[in-house]
Amino acid sequence: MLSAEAITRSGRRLANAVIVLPETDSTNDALRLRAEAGAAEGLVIVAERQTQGRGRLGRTWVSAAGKNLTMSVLLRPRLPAEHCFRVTLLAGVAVAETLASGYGLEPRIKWPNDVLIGERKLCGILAEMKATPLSSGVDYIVLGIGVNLNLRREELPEELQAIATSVAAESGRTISREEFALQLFEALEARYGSLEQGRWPEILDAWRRWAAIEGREVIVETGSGLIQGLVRGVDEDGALRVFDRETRAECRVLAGDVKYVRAAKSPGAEREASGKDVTGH
Ligand code: BT5
Repeated sequence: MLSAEAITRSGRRLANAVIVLPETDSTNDALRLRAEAGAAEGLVIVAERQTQGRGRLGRTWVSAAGKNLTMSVLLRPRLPAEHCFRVTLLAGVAVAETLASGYGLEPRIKWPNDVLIGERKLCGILAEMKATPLSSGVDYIVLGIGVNLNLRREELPEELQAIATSVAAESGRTISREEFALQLFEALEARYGSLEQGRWPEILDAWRRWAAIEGREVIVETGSGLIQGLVRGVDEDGALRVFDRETRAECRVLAGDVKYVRAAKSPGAEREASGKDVTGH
């Protein structure tokens, strides 16, 4: 079992207290109960096994027991509720930075919150917030992160085997879950600090480099139908700006699923073409 002691960072803002549960329904739900009971910012709940791991829009997050990192982090940011989406994007940046700097991988972020290697998903993020109408700010955010670390593809249901991957599969070595968690906490804490200090543009820039979605042809499934078109960018709030080919107007999408119409160029090719370093280094 993952050692709570080994990943507790006394005196730091995030992971200053860690609970490792052998099994729970969803770490987001387990942490929400503690948040409601007044738990302090930084508490982390990790589960070895989730019986009802959740994705967005009622979807499921699958994980093999004891192999990966499935966890939730309690945040109590001093932010207006409308800025909460920024935390989802920030978490994607922190995961991508950890994968690149600690594991030599070339991840990409798929809007809004998947982290991929090539076209395969390795991490999903589910941030859930509570804000009461009386307070203008946020009560808390439960930031749920699932990362495939030592998972073998054959341990996943068949329909996910072709679209998922893990850090071990990509890097060819067994991953210490403790080390990965510690590196991720460090990256998250740095970016979270920047957000509160008003340095959102810096985070958004990093997100744009990792996502490299500008100029790509996509189909976006939204609550109100499908949009096919060209991504013009991501605005200040993290919403996707898509030029709809049918209506010839720009749409702003805050929730939805993106499918790329064509495969990405290799990150190296894009780096050369744009003159930018997509790894952010
Ligand atoms: C997500 O949703 O990707 C958010 C996943 C968040 C999981 C964490 S684990 C800790 C915390 N506690 C929870 O209960 N949840 C959070 P979404 O963008 O809706 O993607 C869900 C889709 O990802 C599924 O429908 C599958 O297609 C795919 N998927 C599920 N498990 C996967 C896995 N292990 N690896 C890759 N893809 C997966």
